[in-house]
This record gives sequence, structure tokens and C-alpha cells, in this order.
Amino acid sequence: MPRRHERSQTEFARAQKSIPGGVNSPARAFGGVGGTPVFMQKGEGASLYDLDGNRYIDYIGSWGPHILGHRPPEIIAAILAALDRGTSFGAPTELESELAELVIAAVPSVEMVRMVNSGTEATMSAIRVARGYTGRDKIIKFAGCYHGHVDSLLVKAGSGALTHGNPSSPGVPAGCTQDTIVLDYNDPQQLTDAFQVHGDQLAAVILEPVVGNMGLVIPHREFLTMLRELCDRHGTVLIFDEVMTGFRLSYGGAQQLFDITPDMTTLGKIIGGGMPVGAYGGRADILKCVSPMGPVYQAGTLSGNPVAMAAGIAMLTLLRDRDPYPELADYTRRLAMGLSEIAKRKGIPHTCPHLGSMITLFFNADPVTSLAVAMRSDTARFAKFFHAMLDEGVYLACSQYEANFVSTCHTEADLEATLAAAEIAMGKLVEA
Ligand code: KE4
Repeated sequence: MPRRHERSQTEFARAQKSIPGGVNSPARAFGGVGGTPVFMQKGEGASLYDLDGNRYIDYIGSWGPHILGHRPPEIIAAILAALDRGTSFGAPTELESELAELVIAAVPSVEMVRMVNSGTEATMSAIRVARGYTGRDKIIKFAGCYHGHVDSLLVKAGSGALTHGNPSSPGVPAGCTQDTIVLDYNDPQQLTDAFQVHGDQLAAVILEPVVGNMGLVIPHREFLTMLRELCDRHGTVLIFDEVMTGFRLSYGGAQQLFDITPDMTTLGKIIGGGMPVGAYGGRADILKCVSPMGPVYQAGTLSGNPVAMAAGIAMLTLLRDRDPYPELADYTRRLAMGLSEIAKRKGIPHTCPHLGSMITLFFNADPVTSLAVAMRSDTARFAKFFHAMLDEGVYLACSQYEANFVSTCHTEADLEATLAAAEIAMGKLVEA
């Protein structure tokens, strides 16, 4: 039933006076679903509590970091202990090596790694390093994959699929995207054609090895295999953007699940344990190009911040020792089956892909394999479903084109409550 949101509405009006759109990241503004974004006051386990005191079962988890739920005691303790020693020194600390070593032990393709402060910084830096390492300029990305707000990656396909991209945002000069080629995800023929035309000019290919930013889109295995082969043949750096999937889909990320070895990997979200951390890493011969070891410049005042490192160390240690991935996948599978059963019973066209603890309910009759298919989803129906679920106390990603995330704190009671909410919400979709 509808919930009171007076405080959120008041705070949103206030925020809009001093912050563009009233938010510090557009994804939170409810642009895809309409209405007023809910202002949160507290997170605990699998729950979020808003300013009006409403509780929600949270399936965003801060867009991915909270795989162990909000405020895991061990992570909070690690942060507090770090705070006792200071917040930032601008000098190296042993904590940076400890987190780097945990990442390297978890992801065999990563032989060296550099910490930054966001996923965007990680992908921006990885692209620069790949260009510096190869001496080439051109890169390939895929429509529907999001890699942060990097100038050269805010791009839409050019007039011809194999020509240069055009900026997808004002403020990005054409020069920044002229070397970016945009292809369709899961399309081996376009890959083959692009390498035929540009092969030895390609510095890198960057992709989400499992996509979260179109909604959940799972790669065809032959697509990944062909990509690896083509990059090997042409000396192109294969970058897996695992900012979302790293430590999410398995302890070794999507690359472990699909057994494909990239040359570089970008990370974020989970590795910060809820604090701002990104990272890029990969083959030692490539990372040795990075300043001060090599000539490719990249820097950051708060990179490797000791408080953030402490949170990340606690997070990765807990994941390594607990191996929560089977239980996460089981809850997510049962959630997907339950949602699909309700939609089917009500005659609602849908697909509900899930992998590990990632899930998206598409209001789309077709399996979503690329952006073109995803864009055929019924976003008006999704918006109605989103708000109906919110009214029932379930907080989903506020866009059809996002993944939802399950945490180790989601209980059987949460699963039952979520499916009971979906029964009501989908009922509203089909009522006269
Ligand atoms: P950040 O700069 O937001 O830390 O990371 C950018 C990024 C890079 N790569 C992938 C695969 C990502 O999913 C992201 C960021 N993901 C979005 C959610 N779709 C973050 C939410 C937001 O923009 O507020």
C-alpha cells in the first residue's frame, strides 16, 4: 500500500536547489520510473530505511557493493580501527599492498594492480594504459555496456557500424570519440568485420563480460571466445570491465565463471566494501607502463586511501573465507523462478535472466541478448511495477536497464515478502 514520503519530497525539493537534479549521480533520480527519489537514512543487513521511517528490502545494495548487506560488523570494525590511525596520509601504507595482494590472489589474470577512487577512473586509466602499451589509438566498446563517464566511452555508434563513434553527451568533443568503434554485444560477425578493417590499429576492446547496464545480459560463450582469439591475433588488449561483476559473480569474477583470461581487468564497488575504491590491473608487462614505473601517467590524491583499503581488505577476506556464492545463487534462482511464475500466471510477457546474485525482470517477451532487444522492453510497465513494489516495501533498481543484487543478508522471509509484493504489483499491471 502507498507509503508516506513527505520527508523525501521535502528533502528532494531542497536538494534540487543546490545539486543538479537533486542527486550526485543521475541513476538515483528515478528518471526511468518517474516520481520522487526516496531519501534513505539507514541501511542494516538487507534493509534500507527512508527518512519517513519506511523499511525496504533492498535489491540495489548501493548499485553492487553490499554483497554482504549493509554495515557488516567486520567491515565497520575495520573502518573504525583505520580511523583511529588517521584518514589519509598521501604516503604509501601497507594496507594498499594487502588489498592489492588479495585482488591478485583472487584474479589470476591480474599480476599487478593500481588502486583508484571509482570505476570510472579505473576504466579511463585502463584505456590510457592500453593505448600507451600498444602505441595505438582505436578502441572497441559495445552498445549498452556502461563503463563510467569517460569521455572516450560516452559514445554512440557512428553512422556505419564500423566507423568512429559520435559523442553521446554534450561536452564531449568529437575528437574524444573518433577512435571509438561501437559494436553490438553478442554479435560475432560485427567483431570479425571490425577486426578485419581495424585489427592492427586497435589498442583495446573493453566490455562488461556479463552486462549489468542494459539490465542483466549474459554473453554467448562463442562471443567471448572469438573476442579473445581476435585480440590475440591482432595484439589488441582485452579489457574486462568487472567493476560490477568482480567479486560479485564469483570470487574470481565473470572471467572465472566463463574461463576467459583478459589482459586487463577493471574493478570497483565490492572491492571498496562500501567505500570509494576502483582498481585496474592485469598483465605485468602492461602495468609496467604505468607511472612512475613507466611513462603512462595516472595519479590520485586519495587513491589507496587507508580507510577505504581497510574496508576493502575486510570485504575480500570475508568473501574468500565464507564463499557465499552458492547460497547467493540459490536465493537468486528461486527469486527469478518465483517472479517468472507470477508473471506467467498473469499472462505478462517477460524474461527474468539471473546469474550468481544478479537478476533483472525484463518486461520483454524475448531473451535480451543486446541493447536493441533490451530497448524493446515495456518501460512504462516496468515503471508501474517499480512503484508498486516500492509501495509494498521492495526497493528495486529504478530502471529497466539495471541489474538487481542479492546479498547474504536476504532471508527466506525476505524472499517470501518479495514474491508476495510481486503478486500484488503484477496484479496491478493487469487489472482493468
Ligand atoms: P563508478 O565511476 O560509478 O564507480 O563506476 C562506473 C562503472 C564502470 N563500469 C561498470 C560495469 C559499472 O557498472 C559502473 C557504474 N555502475 C552504475 C550502475 N549501473 C553506478 C550507478 C551510478 O552511476 O550511480
